[in-house]
Amino acid sequence: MDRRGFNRRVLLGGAAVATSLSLAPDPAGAATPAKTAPAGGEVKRIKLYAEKLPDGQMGYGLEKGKATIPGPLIELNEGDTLHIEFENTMDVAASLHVHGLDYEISSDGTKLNKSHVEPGGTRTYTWRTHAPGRRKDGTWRAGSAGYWHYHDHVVGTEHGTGGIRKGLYGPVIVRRKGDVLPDATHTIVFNDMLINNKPAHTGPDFEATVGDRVEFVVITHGEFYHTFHMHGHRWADNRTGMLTGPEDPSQVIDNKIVGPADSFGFQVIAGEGVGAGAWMYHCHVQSHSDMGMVGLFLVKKADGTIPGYDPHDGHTSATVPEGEAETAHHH
Ligand SMILES: [Cu+2]
Repeated sequence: MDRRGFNRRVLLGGAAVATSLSLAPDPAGAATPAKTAPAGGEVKRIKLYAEKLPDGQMGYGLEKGKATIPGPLIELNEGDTLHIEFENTMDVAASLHVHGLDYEISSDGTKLNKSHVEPGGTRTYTWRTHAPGRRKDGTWRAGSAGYWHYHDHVVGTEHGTGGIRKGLYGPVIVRRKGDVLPDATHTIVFNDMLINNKPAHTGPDFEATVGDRVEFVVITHGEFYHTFHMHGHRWADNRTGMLTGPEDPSQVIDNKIVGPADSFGFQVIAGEGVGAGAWMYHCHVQSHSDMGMVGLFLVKKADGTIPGYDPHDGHTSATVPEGEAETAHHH
């Protein structure tokens, strides 16, 4: 090509970049390509403990004495296998039962097939995942990718009703190769009339800075249906919560009905198009929000301030609860 044509192309390219940057609320974030999940296929091992907490509740933890409600985030990529050495440190039988993943009946986590764990006992549960693909009969088999969860199936009743009520539940994310990875992940569990088993009207609250890519896993347990709503942020009602492009027909929503044992997840760019603020999330069943099923998505400016927000004014402290800090991760 001649020199003139080359220069023209460079100039046009430069102009296009400048335009997109000026429209973006967070130029730094927009200029950084999103990180994506690798292909799976690894064999992973963790230890998981079921413990009684000092306040009488129950939790799962990766280390002794560090159980949280919800339990730790377990993240896999399609094709991974996870062996979980599960130790029940409590004085009642307990188990680990997962939704959405592949496991043999010996990893079901129910008394029906003796895959529970007696007090003081240990058992290895094995979860497998797979990528999507075509079956020999030509039909399409879904992959394991999704926002799933695990819970006890033994404490209280043969369905784990007592264990779930007391806090024995946690999130599982299975990612597909190429899925966009977030800067941090937070788990929100509507359990009966509480969020993450915290007292009503006490959050939990989650912190971010404008431009952060924040992922939420939303799970419901207990007796009621709820409608999860977040202020100022929207997501797509599909597997990832993100549109794949301009032709993706998924509905974009900011409110979703969830019933017991449902789970979904999504990612938002904190404050995108709306800025910093103490953005509420809550159950939108009116009596439920009035009874305290509400928390804050605290989106800070780069200087750390949140316009119009006084932590001592009515709601809760701005501190991220310990259990949630554990699920935050940076790639
Ligand atoms: Cu509700």
